[in-house]
Amino acid sequence: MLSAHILRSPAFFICLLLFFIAPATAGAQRITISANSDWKFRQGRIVNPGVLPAAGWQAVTLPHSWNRFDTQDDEPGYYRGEGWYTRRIIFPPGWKEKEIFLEFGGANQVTEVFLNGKKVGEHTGGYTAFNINITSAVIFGPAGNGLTVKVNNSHQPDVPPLSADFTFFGGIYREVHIVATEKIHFERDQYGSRGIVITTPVVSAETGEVHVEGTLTNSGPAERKVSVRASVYYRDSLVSATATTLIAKQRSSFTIDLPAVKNPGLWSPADPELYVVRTTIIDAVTGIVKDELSSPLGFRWFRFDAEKGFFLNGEPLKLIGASRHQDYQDIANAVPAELALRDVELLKEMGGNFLRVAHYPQDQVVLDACDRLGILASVEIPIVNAIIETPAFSANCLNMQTEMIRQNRHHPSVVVWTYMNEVLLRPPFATDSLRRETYFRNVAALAQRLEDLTRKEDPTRYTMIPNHGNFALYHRVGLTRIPMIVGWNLYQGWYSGKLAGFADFLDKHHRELGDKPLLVTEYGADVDSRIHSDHPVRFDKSVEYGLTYHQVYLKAMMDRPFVAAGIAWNLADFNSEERGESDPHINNKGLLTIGRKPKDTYYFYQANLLKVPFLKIGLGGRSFLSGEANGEGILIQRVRVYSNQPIVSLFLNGKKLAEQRPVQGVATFEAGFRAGNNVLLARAGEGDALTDQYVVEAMPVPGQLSAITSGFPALNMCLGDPRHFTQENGRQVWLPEQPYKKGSWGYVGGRRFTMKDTTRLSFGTNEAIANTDLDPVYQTQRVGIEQFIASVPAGQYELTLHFAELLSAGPAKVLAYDLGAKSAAKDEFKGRMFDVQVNGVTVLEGIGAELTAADAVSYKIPVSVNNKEGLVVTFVPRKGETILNAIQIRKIY
Ligand code: GCB
Repeated sequence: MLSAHILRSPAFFICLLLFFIAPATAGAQRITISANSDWKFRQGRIVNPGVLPAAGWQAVTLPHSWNRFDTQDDEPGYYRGEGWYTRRIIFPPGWKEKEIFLEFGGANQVTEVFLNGKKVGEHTGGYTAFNINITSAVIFGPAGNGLTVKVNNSHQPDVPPLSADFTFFGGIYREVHIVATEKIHFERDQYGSRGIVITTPVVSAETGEVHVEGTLTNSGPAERKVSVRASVYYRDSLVSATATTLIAKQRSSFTIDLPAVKNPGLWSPADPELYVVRTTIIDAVTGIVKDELSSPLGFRWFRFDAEKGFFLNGEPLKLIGASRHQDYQDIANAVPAELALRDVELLKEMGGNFLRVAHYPQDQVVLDACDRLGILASVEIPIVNAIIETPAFSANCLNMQTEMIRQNRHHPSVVVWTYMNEVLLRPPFATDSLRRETYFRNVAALAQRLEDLTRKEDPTRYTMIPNHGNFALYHRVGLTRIPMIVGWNLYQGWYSGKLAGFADFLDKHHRELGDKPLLVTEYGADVDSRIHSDHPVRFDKSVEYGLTYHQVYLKAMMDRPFVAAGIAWNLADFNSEERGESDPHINNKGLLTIGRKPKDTYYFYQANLLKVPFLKIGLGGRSFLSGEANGEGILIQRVRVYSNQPIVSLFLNGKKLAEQRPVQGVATFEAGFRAGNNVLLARAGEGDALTDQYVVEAMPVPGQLSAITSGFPALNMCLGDPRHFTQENGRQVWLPEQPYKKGSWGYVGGRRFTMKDTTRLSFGTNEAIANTDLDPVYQTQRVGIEQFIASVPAGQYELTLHFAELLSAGPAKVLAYDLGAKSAAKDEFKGRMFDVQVNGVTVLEGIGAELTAADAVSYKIPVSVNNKEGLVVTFVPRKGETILNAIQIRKIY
């Protein structure tokens, strides 16, 4: 029996693989095997990669990011510096005649690779793949080799992105493969390219011409005659093939024109017919296969039209989809392949047909899935927000653009190459207009170089620059002229202005740039699934405002044929370490949560885009509801049903509530929930065959607390807040503030806390609150509150008072991406001090000093109630004004 150690050893695995592959291919062809296991990782500097420290290593498997745990803490910031990886790697003696490469899917962002202490290669840029030829440094046999990789994600002034609204996680965060080829093989050392390019110069429903060109490398001692054969397969049948013969020199190019494929199955979102092109190098003398590559092929043609939008295979096709960032809950960017491709499936299941691979090239599995599922795509390099005017920065940009095109051009799903996202967001040299004009000229010059390069590298696709909504500036600088299509990232009704401004902007583009095809490359609103509002307003992060926003935007885009695409920002919530807000370090504009749970906005798109019958009850994912009951103890709540069916009916606990015609895929019902579990059932479709059920627990709060005889509900209220906040794990709903009414509960006196700058947020603060995960509970406040009264019946209670100081000395932070933010100067803060009395007894004396800015502080106070007033909390100011952020009242017995 083989010992467990041998079974796990890479050498055994590689030899085993050779053993299986060898007879089938006469010992030739390339071997690819992953090298993801058995790594050790160490964070920090190492001076000599030839002499690694003995201690401080931890076992890891790729994909890996050292920032994984940074995503799980409350601390701002994350480790940006060096990380080292090492492992032993054994190559069998049978590989002595081969060329051996390490293929890195991606490592962020500057990587150096050492084999047996000797540097064998390096790569700059965190988002493109790279191959390193290690042949000359390999030691064959069981002693093995020490492979060491240094990765550095610290800020590099000449490497884009310089800044952005996402976290620059460090590590070897994509897979690594060992590739062993024959001495004669398709070229592998040019920008990580595959060595071949496949195009369809003529394609229609009747005929598809296939052209293959490429370069092969011969690193053997002698030139050899080879033939390169290209074969097109459709579902395992050969449909076209031909070969060319050439002498394989150190580097030789070839071109092949295949006999046309008659009546090809066309590739489209509805029917993503895929062909496979197998390109093979065969030794002309021995007939041995030297190398072979399989590539996907889609017969399709497309065009963007400034007047009529996008056309695929001659038919108009409105492109609607989303962008994707490459991270996931709690694992930073070290996302396993199955989760990455699941994202594309989720986009398809939403009814989307377009993926903006933003803001950087991603793992190959993503575009493989787009090819397979029929999702069109754009891919871009990460020049975000700004450039640096140095030759080194430009060189890195041009290099990345070349890598991106060469590594991804084999995907039929890709139709657009993109560069420079919102590059004029906050231009430098604000006080030196002459210098600023020079900067603008340099931006345009770099854009032109990237444009020229892209058109030369790949004349079969379109080019695009996505701009933010400053139409005049981008136009003046030339960024609307240089690319073939213009992308606009638009947030009217979010960062600025009103929702109606979106349609106005689209019409302005159409009027003033009538010859430029237009894609809405971004639009979105933060949705924190824990937050709900009956009176949604901009920037409140509520599920309801998010829904309204997407309703308005989708309609405006659908109504305008000249809008080729609407690409929601973002498919899923993603990490952005710099952000505070309701869910710190996360950008909440996803249609899915960061753990990929659908939000109501996702259902909204399903209802609008899916062709198959669709029906879904959306309560924002809540499993319980609370709020003030009516006279019969019933809790009235709005329920939305998302459907593409003409009529939808809703039943509650077996009783039909109503029938409705969904408007833009949404039907809104009022439902009265009784205390305890309630069953909602929606029905639609022919013979009501389509159903969706949703079970939700309701905890109505009686208007008159004194009337409660049993089952006292949890009473939680956020002061200064008009929204509901649901804490799923603790099964608590925090209700919006209300003034005290006799017999009920609420505040007396005071006013809502508002920032001086209310251009975005009409109440509360956007700053993250330390020492809590319930940031929204502390982000609003009643200032100058006199009392909080709850007319509870007699009994033993636990009262919890929650405070967080929302003022601090000094100005508030304005984030670069926050398009609407004015300089958000805070109120001048002079400190405060106050006492808190409960039923006449001073329980908190002179509090204030301990309330440091944006820090959650709670006090739990047991209280016996045996009077008619119930619970009366009185706030007595000593210096400045009193405050209260939230209150909880729990009955013990
Ligand atoms: C943008 C940026 C994107 C941000 C987004 C936002 O315009 O292109 O990177 O994440 O806005 O949510 O602010």
